[in-house]
Amino acid sequence: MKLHEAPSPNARRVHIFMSELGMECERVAVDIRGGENLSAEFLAKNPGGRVPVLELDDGTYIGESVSICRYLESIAPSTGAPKLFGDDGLAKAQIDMWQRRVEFNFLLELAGAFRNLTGVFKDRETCVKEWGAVCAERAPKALNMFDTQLGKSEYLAGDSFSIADITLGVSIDFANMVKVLEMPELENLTRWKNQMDARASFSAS
Ligand SMILES: N[C@@H](CCC(=O)N[C@@H](CS)C(=O)NCC(=O)O)C(=O)O
Repeated sequence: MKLHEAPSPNARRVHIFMSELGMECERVAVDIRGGENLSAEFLAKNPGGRVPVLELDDGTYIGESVSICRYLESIAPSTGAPKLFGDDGLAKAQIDMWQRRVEFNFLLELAGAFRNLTGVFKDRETCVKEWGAVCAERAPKALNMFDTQLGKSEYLAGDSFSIADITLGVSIDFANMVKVLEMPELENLTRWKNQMDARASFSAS
């Protein structure tokens, strides 16, 4: 197996997920700033034109970081810990719900702010500064919802660590790195983030 990737929050989600499962694989660097992900060769692997992409030994490609993680969990030997996508129907639904809330309300808004305000990919998309500013205003508001939830449970989707925690932790680190948002200080979120940072999978990636 090979992971085609670039330094990016979505590749980091997969790294942390793999580390939690005790898995490793070869990594192939893709130069996304230089547009390698837009080449015909790359688009044959992932018509979505984004990283990460997992290449299986039989030549199958899986794009989308969450789909990659689902596949990895399906082939990983059991660690005895609760599954990162949930064990039973209720856990699966709650993890999926929180994961989607993080993606739609925070990660995508953050990406909108980053891409439109910095123009990092202006060679391939129209960047609208005003839209970036709207995204930058909306993204931090979502953090209140996660803070309230983390006042009620140890992890975002309940009593067990899950993919939803990975997505939120990676998104917050990316926001702090690119500095396009005013990040609020929220007590429960800070307690939880310190816990995430103490996990070997987060600190190693
Ligand atoms: N929904 C996709 C998003 C992937 C994505 O946006 N990847 C970014 C890096 S984090 C990328 O490839 N950007 C290059 C570009 O936009 O040209 C996933 O979860 O894998």
